[in-house]
Amino acid sequence: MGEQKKISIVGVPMDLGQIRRGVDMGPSAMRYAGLIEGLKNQGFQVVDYGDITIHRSTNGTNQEQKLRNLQEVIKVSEQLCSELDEAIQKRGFPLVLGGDHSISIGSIAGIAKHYKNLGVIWYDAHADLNTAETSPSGNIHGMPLAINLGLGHKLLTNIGGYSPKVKPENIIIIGARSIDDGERRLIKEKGITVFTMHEIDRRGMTAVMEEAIDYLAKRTDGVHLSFDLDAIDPIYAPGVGTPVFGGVTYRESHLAMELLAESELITSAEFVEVNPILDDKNTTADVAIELVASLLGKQLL
Ligand code: 4U7
Ligand code: MN
Ligand code: MN
Ligand code: MN
Repeated sequence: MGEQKKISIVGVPMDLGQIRRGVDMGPSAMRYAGLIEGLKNQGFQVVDYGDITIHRSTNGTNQEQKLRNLQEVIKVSEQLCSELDEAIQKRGFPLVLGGDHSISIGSIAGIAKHYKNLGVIWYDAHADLNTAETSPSGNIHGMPLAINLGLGHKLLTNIGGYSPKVKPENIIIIGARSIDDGERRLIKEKGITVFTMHEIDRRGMTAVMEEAIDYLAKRTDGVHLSFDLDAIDPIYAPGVGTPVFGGVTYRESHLAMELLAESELITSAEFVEVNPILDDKNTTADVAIELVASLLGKQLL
């Protein structure tokens, strides 16, 4: 590495996009696991912006059944959006720590305005393509990808003052194995590329990632990686709120990150849904920070 590359870290202790408490401790769990020291040892200049302030009230404000905690999610999204906007202007590589996946509404809002044609890799057991109308749960963490496509509540799709943030043809979902009916319809209607567990089993992670990288390299001017730890099998990453068996392995995930590092395609990233309360010895945060290291170029030799 020539001149020192700058990583800008923003923590989002958010748990209002779903109903299981504890995922707000995700950023602490990843810092505790040694994220910052590890990145410094890797040779990066690390600027830690700290955590965004979240007002978590137990009064049940805005407990709208179909969009739980809507007002709070809007507030946090706007804040995260402007923080990332600033980080990018200062030329740092944005690394966002979640928090539940609803934080992706604000992160992509802050990032996408810096690109003409942002690509997104959505590494997740789920598609996160629900809207209030199709959601079985009313939990906003199941909706961020739809919102980034411009589909959903106006106050969410318009975070940052523009919409949509990404085009359907610039999205690649990897690792999906729990897809709701409404999401399946949307995937077909919009022609979104999904490498489900079936494709990963059948073709192998290398072929899947090479196709994803080739495709996005040709058509985008930046790629955001949105990494939901529940993409990984709960055997390896048990501390997540919505675990689904039959996931990507630990090694396959490292391989995926290593291939992304080699491609130099990724321009920003977030690691979300780490819930240390549901965990075994902070294993999931440990896994997350090892994957961050691989994504940012750490090699075995
Ligand atoms: B995550 C779900 F119904 N699809 O919408 C929903 F299965 O960010 C789960 O990927 C969403 O962890 C999971 O509630 C959201 C459900
Ligand atoms: Mn998700
Ligand atoms: Mn998920
Ligand atoms: Mn989850």
